[in-house]
Amino acid sequence: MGLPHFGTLKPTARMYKLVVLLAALLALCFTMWMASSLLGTGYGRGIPLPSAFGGTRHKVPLEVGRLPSVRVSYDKPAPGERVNGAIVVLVRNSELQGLRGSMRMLEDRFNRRYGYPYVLLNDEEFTQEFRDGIATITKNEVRYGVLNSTMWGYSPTVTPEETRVKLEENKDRYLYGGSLSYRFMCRFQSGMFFHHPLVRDLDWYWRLEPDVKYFCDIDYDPFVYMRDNGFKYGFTIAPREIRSTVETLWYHTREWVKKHTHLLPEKSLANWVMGTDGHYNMCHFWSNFEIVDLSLYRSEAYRTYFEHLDRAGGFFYERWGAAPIHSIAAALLLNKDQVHWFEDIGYEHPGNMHCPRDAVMHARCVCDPARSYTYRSACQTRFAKVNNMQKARFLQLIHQSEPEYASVAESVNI
Ligand SMILES: Nc1nc2c(ncn2[C@@H]2O[C@H](COP(=O)(O)OP(=O)(O)OP(=O)(O)O)[C@@H](O)[C@H]2O)c(=O)[nH]1
Ligand SMILES: [Mg+2]
Repeated sequence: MGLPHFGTLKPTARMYKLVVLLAALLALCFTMWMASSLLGTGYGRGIPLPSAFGGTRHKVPLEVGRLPSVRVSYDKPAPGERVNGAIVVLVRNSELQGLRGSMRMLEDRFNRRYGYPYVLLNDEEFTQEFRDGIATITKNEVRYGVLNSTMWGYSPTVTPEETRVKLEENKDRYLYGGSLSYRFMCRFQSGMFFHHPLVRDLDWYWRLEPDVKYFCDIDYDPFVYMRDNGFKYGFTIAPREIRSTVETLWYHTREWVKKHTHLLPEKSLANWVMGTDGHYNMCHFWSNFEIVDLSLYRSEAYRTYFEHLDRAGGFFYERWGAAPIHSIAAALLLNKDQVHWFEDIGYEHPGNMHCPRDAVMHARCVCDPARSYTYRSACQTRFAKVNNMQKARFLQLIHQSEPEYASVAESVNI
């Protein structure tokens, strides 16, 4: 093989060195490019980007097993469409600092890039101090609303006198046993909030409370993710309810079921809340966090279920919470493919926390998975294991089970 031809120039040893050096540099650049695409992100292997990064959509939002090597920019709005949704909070003026804390974390982890509006609701007028305190936390729109006495009031069959008697009876039996405002809150969250003028035109809502924590970056839009994958109810933590607060809830649920069988789907997640004995097992989604397609709560089934419960009086004479009611409804009206556990969203409400233990999910978080309640929770395990139940089987169990007024919970374990 002849020497390279350099025209009129005579090749020298120096020129050879230069050519070899250039070739080596080119080879190095090529190797580095290959390595970054193959090892760094995994995307070089043909694995599509998570939707948050503009790629195709997936059942698993975080591309489990692969983190992008380049961090997202927190200065720019995230690309992509938004749903007609909002972050909705019921809150008191006195909880300003607690809500500022929750919003600070949710903004930093998610909403400063996604720009969803906040809807803040109160049974009293929000003070100027409250509004000023919130204005320093977010640039996103904040809508303020006050509840009227229909939304923040007694159930139609309940009297203030009888309520006083019951609150006195229950005040030492469980937390908030003697609190009237807690009863108004539970009733509002169960069956009223989605009718509020600031909420009624929304398709989706994400519930937020004061004093909660968000531990992980959320680099995609959970609303869009749910919509695109057919989910209607999303949760993070699933504990058990205190039985004495819902003594007759299942009895009344069963009564509603018997009268409204035509509104039940052919298969559902009823198995998750009901044992083979036909009783409620106290499992519920902790609704202080929930992301929901509001068509669920606006359905005829949910509306009649709430009205039935409202007439039964248990919001005031017992302490029925929105969490078991939303959860029983979701379980009876949805199937397993419509309910999503956001394992990647590290979250804490005083009392319980969830911290993802999957290494890739955890890389986006600041929390200790060893403290996570969720991997010990019997209801969470049950959620992972149960399958859909056919309507005929569900109705059989509902009819067969003892018509006890106070339901007997069986073990959660399966
Ligand atoms: N405006 C208003 N908001 C309330 C009232 N009571 C509760 N809330 C709000 O309703 C939501 C649920 O109330 P919480 O007191 O957090 O109830 P909980 O989560 O069951 O219990 P803890 O968080 O342990 O107190 C929170 O966002 C509260 O800020 C009230 O009387 N007025
Ligand atoms: Mg709370």
